[in-house]
Amino acid sequence: MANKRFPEGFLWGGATAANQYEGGYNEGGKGLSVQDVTPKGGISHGEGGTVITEVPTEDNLKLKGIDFYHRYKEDIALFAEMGFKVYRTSIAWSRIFPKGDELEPNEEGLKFYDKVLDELEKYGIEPLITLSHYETPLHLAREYDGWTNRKLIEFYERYVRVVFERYKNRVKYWLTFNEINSVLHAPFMSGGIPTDTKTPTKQELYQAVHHELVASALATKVGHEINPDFKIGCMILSMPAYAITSHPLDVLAVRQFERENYLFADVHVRGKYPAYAKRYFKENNIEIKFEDGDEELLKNNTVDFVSFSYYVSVCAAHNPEKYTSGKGNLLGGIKNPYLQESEWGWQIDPVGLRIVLNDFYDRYQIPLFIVENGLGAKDVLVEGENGPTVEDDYRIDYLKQHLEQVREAIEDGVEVLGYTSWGCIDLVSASTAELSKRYGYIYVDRNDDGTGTLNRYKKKSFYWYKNVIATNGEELD
Ligand code: BGP
Repeated sequence: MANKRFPEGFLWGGATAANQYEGGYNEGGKGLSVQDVTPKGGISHGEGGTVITEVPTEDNLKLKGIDFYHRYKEDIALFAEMGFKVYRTSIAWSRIFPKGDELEPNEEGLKFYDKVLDELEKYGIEPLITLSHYETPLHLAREYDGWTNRKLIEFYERYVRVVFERYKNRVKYWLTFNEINSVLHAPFMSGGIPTDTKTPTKQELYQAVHHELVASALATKVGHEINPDFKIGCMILSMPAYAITSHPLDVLAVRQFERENYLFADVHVRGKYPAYAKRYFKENNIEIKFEDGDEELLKNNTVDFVSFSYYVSVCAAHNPEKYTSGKGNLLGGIKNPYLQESEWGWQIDPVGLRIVLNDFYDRYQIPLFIVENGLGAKDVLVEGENGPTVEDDYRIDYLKQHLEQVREAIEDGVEVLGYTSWGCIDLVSASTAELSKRYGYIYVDRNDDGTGTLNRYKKKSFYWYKNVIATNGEELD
């Protein structure tokens, strides 16, 4: 092990998203986003009948999140204490354009992010900004049907221009859309596509996908014009699949499963729709409406790097009904008999991370960035030597095993820019909107019923990660 190293300058850090931790949902001129009307358990997996409330309701933990909006100084100081080199967060679109279709931005919203960046600069932490992380302004969902409407490209362009101009000398790394492929599986949360009274058709979903892909290429173009040194990446929900048996049709099922996700990275990196997508569209009567210039835009504005989230792998089969299916990050698959699972039923597979890294790199040969990975678990606060803490050895073990595989992939020759573990401070979960599913190195005293002091406590993993960073991954134990 000793001679296997993380490269010099490897970007160690953590990841969060505005809607899951900022709170202050109606402060500073912020408008409502799709999350503000999605109460606990309300996320849609595409079928009609999602619970979306008319107005924000008390039981929605995201409204207050963990109150980063007021406690950002304290939180960033804790990240700095761990030695973060990079910090991934998102800008809430509805703080900058409260309804989404205005012509002028909300200055107060920008001022908030000015202050966040001031703090990061104070500690020399590199920001990594997601421009859209499940935070479509609600007005764009209600009035325009979200990304199914081509007009969103124009609104998104206006928003990213403002943000790029404002932060052109302060932020280098950008992600255009969080888990862009998730719009197929969580249309309202991911794409602002209403699913309360209707189920979007495949035609509608893939047209929305096209609009997001065009918007992503446009953001890459605009960003590079504003500052040629920007590094702009796509962000993919990754999920490697294994054949449940060696039956050739099961192996083929793996291809098909993975291609549904690869499609998004292929367009971002290769600048055009892959041949296999054309067949899929034909067989499913999907006709993507291209406008003049779309093809050129995709072709000429490919990304600088590929980033992805990784939590679980799945199995695939040509006859899936024969097998037990498991849960996963927004989408799932057949359970793998060789793997253990988390308390939320997500199967734990560190080697899958090495596989994903190698697959992406073999396919594209451009740098990769692991921008989400981690274990959601129920933590118990106990009294430690220096006050309340959590003895989260299970989290340390999970992260250690995954980082070992990252180190192996680097040894395989894969170029990895950095690693930001998900939810470096406890926050509200995306898929179930609860606080008891904790990922952090920092415990936040807030419960599922909304009670709690919001005090922050360092877990055992806080000190472990601090040492990992200090030794540039030499010491993972
Ligand atoms: C990804 C999202 C994150 C995040 C994470 C963990 O899908 O990009 O926002 O929350 O998964 O999922 P969950 O919060 O549902 O446990």
